[in-house]
Amino acid sequence: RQAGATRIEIIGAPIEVGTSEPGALMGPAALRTAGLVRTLADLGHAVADLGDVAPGCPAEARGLPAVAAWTQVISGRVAASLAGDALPVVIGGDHSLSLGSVDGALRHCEGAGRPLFVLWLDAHADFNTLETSPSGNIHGMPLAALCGEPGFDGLFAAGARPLLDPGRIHLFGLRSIDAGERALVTTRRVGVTDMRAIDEFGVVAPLRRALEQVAAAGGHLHVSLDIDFLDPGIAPGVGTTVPGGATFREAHLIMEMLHDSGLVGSLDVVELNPFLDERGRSARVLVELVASLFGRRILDRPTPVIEAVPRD
Ligand code: HAR
Ligand code: MN
Ligand code: MN
Ligand code: MN
Repeated sequence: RQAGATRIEIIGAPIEVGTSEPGALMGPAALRTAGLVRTLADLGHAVADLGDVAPGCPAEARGLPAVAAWTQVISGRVAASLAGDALPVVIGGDHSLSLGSVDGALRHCEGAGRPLFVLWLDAHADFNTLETSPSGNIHGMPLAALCGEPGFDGLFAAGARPLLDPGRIHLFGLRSIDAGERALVTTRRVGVTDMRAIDEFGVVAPLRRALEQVAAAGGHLHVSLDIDFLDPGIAPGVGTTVPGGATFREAHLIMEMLHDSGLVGSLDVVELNPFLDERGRSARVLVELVASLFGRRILDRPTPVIEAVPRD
């Protein structure tokens, strides 16, 4: 392994029971077809594609019991990957897969005595509960469940589990939120950089502050990239498009900053729906972004850091 190389483990999670729009189960296959594994290997990383996980439930299972089966198998895989000092990349699949990936990261971090931070790149807050959800779709609820809001206990392995601290979540790119989840996001003091803030300040200053918080705490950063964070004009392959998303350049810069931070310990790439895509465009954009997160750069030298916001 060369210097700066990472041991990456790709975990496919072809789950779509968390959404009402079929097609996300083809996501892992499309990301592989778009060259995800080869692209990361070409950057010098040691990449192992562990294939797709299969939940311990019948294929026709639906609702919370089915999501519980996926959650527990994904959590186990992610925790095992982290225990082996690899960086797990979970490719979906709808966003309910993060119930498993974040739970696995939480369990690992609890054992390691490190705080877990979550950067949620998404048009949505995904902080609905069974009571506030207007749709009943579980992909709109994973963060509330991970934080211990009531009604979700059956999703996770039996017994005590570490809860996600809402104050260590950062919603980035938010532009669609339901009334009930808006109230929860506020009362639970979830960190938010919404699209209004990005329009006003750009992505650099808010992201730099979020990363400083993780670094100061010696934290593990889990990044959850929902493709609907991006503008539908560059990534149409998703069931829940929301206008006014991140541009390619904004998303690309975020990925470069995440790489330079050295803080990312685990990653999800979710909500790609190849059935709704146009000639593989969205899958290819995601592979480009993941490559930047893992160190693809234009020149072989770091970009000088100039403080955008003067302090004290
Ligand atoms: N907020 C809406 C709901 O809960 C839509 C959620 C859509 N979620 C995703 N993931 N596509 O972000 O039904
Ligand atoms: Mn570790
Ligand atoms: Mn989401
Ligand atoms: Mn979303």
